[in-house]
Amino acid sequence: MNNCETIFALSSAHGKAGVAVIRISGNDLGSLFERIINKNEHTPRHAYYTNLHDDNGDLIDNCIAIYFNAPYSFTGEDVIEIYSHGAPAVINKIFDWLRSKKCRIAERGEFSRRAFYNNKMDLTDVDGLIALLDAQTDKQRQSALRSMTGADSKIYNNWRNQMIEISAYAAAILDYSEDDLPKNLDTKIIDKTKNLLSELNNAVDGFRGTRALRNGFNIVLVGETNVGKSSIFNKLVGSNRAIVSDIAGTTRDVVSQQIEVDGYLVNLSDTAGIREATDTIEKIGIERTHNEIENSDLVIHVYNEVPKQINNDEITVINKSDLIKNKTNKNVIYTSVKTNDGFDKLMTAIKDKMHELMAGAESRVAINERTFELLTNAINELNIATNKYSGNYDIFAEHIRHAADFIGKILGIITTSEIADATFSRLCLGK
Ligand SMILES: Nc1nc2c(ncn2[C@@H]2O[C@H](COP(=O)(O)OP(=O)(O)OP(=O)(O)O)[C@@H](O)[C@H]2O)c(=O)[nH]1
Ligand SMILES: [Mg+2]
Repeated sequence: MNNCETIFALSSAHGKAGVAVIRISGNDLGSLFERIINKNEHTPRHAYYTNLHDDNGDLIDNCIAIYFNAPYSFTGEDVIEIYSHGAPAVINKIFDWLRSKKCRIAERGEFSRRAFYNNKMDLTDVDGLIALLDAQTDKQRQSALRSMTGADSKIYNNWRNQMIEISAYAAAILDYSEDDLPKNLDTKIIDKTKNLLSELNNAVDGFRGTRALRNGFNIVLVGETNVGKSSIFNKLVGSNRAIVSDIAGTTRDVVSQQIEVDGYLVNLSDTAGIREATDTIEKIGIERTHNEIENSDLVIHVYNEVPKQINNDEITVINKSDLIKNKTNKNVIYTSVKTNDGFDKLMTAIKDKMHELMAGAESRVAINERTFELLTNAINELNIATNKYSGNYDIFAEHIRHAADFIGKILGIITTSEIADATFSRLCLGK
């Protein structure tokens, strides 16, 4: 998989731009670099201004080129970076020339894959890099940067090392006489395992929060037809994105828009009003509303009068307050799209719910779908070990070792090609 072909790709964004960054990675790229800078010697990490010519002597572009010698590069191999003008024609010409030098275009995530195999990054660092490249808000940037620079990796390594130590001690209890072992070793390793278990459980509890931070906090507006859901949606996103009309059943599909609130990314969705559907399309729309509710972090339930039952997990909004005289219920928020009444209160309530779920998530160990499953498996093994086999050190040690293997898979220390493939294919070209 980690072959020695020289690969290249555009590392900057596609499209017309002032500058393009082309990254090349491979073994022994010194002579290629000297050809690029038209010199017989070079200094690593030094920026060279050069007139890059093709093999007929025609000028391709004026560029800057830098050579990063292995292992002091992103991939751990020799890396050349060429900064050319950003025109697609220039980039294509440089690509053609590189192809003629037996280099090939990189696959998605291939630079990071090489960095991983050269021990420059583990899989949690790569997860952080993927999240950083996707980051739209400041909180997402903070969280991703934390993962990318090894904070998650440190936590997982620490857990794994503790597990290896516990299983080694458990094995020692079987192999050595009590006099040769530290005092109360048996209770010590059980306590240690229980501590670990509670740390892992804490991390898993934060999953919803870190997921909402990384992918966006999902808010869905629901309610009966005509109560003003689309009007509220438009007000919150600040544009007339959704159609508003006095015809009941105007919104038939889910309309979504991303907004930023307090540095967090929010995915806000307007939905089809819930009623006994009369036609097939409306029925599908209402089905979609139910799916949105299932995937949401917060439901804003819109009514025009106070319902008999209020669900405390939701925000209950009584809209069209301009038409209501008695506005005394403390458990609901009265709003009016006509007069702007109540929107400050609604925003505060939304922010409170967001902070409740995501407070501190940017500094917590980040968990994604991949790591969630492995972490849950590790917890399972620790649970079996402590609940069933705390007196049987042979089987106890075996389960702790399994738990350590699951953490190893999170880091990519124990890696299967499916895990690596799934991770690297999420990266873009040039990374
Ligand atoms: N007086 C008053 N009218 C409102 C208010 N909010 C919305 N409306 C009106 O109520 C009607 C329905 O509004 P929509 O926003 O389309 O309602 P909806 O809940 O999205 O309706 P469906 O998509 O059909 O489910 C429109 O005529 C709006 O102008 C409000 O606060 N006060
Ligand atoms: Mg609507």
